[in-house]
Amino acid sequence: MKHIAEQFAITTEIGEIRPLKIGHINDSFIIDSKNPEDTSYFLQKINHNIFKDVAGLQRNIQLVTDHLRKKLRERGETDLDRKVLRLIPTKDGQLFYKDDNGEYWRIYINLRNTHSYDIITPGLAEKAGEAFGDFQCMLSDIDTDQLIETIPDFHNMEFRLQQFREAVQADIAGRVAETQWMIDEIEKRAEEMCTPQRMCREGLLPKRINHCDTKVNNMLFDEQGNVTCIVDLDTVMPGLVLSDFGDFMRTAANTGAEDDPNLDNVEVNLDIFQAYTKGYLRKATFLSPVELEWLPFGAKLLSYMQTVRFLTDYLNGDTYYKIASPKHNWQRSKAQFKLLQSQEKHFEEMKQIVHTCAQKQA
Ligand code: GN1
Ligand code: MG
Repeated sequence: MKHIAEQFAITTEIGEIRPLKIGHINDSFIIDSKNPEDTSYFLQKINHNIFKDVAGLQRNIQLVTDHLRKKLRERGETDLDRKVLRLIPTKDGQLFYKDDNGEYWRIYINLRNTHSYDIITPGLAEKAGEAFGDFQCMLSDIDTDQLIETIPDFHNMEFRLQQFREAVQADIAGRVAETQWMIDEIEKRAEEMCTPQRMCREGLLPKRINHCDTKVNNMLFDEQGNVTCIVDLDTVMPGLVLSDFGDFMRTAANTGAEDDPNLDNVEVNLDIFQAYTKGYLRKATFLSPVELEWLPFGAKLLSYMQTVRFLTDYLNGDTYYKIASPKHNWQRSKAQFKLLQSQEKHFEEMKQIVHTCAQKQA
């Protein structure tokens, strides 16, 4: 591992390298410095089965982080390496290193004295809303042709359903019988859940630069509860804003866990929903009336999309997400579906919250 770290233009003396248990896709490590006062680093092995164009992925991240830094500098902000991720190039100036086994690695500066949360308070949710709204705003003037889609059709519901139906057809792991009731529930909602994709084709919903992984734990807070930095930029790409709004709600406005084994724990948390919406709409001043109207649907859509994606992976024999137990993807899918049902039950309230917050901003 030290050999990997040594390929990069690290300025401090390398100490311990520790694995971190975060994310379902990449493998992450902290590189401590020998002197605890010195900069430490965040090392990742990029999952290149999923991110097939690693060079393009890294160029995206460089472009986005440069753009964010420029925007913050123009606002007179300082200490930018704490507010925007900083990629460390290899000693020969590359944005990633490919080792002899064909594995891809990258390094960022590690952001010390920051915290991420899986469970959040309304106060923090409001700050998170502002931060993600501001993030979309700052990136809104990037020429989208400069970014690649690091995972093509990533949040395209029609495409995700197509993958799901192929998995059901193939039934490679023999799990269709066990999950048939969920397959039926998914099909029942399929048409409705593809509405935003159709509206996008018809020019009613625009594509903007999104984060596309606005999980609550992809935001770092400082000791005072202020957002310092938005992380996990692998999927920054053009998409529908309701998607980013929805993914935060899916992960934060849930009284249970993403993979909660006890479905009774899982319900939509309307206090968090309201607080985030308030913060988000304060900053996301660029939204069209149609985008605003469709924001609450985004919460349902992303819970549905994860129900489908986790189940698809279960049917395929668990080849995409890391799992911690044999039925983990099935458990995740059921927990996401329970959240969707709760969101369906409270949909009118969610719509009312967005409407009221939007009026206060107007
Ligand atoms: C994956 O690795 P992580 O946890 O940041 C996934 C997201 C899913 C999420 C579900 C590239 O994100 O799309 O929403 O798991 N990332 C990719 O928790 O597929
Ligand atoms: Mg991610």
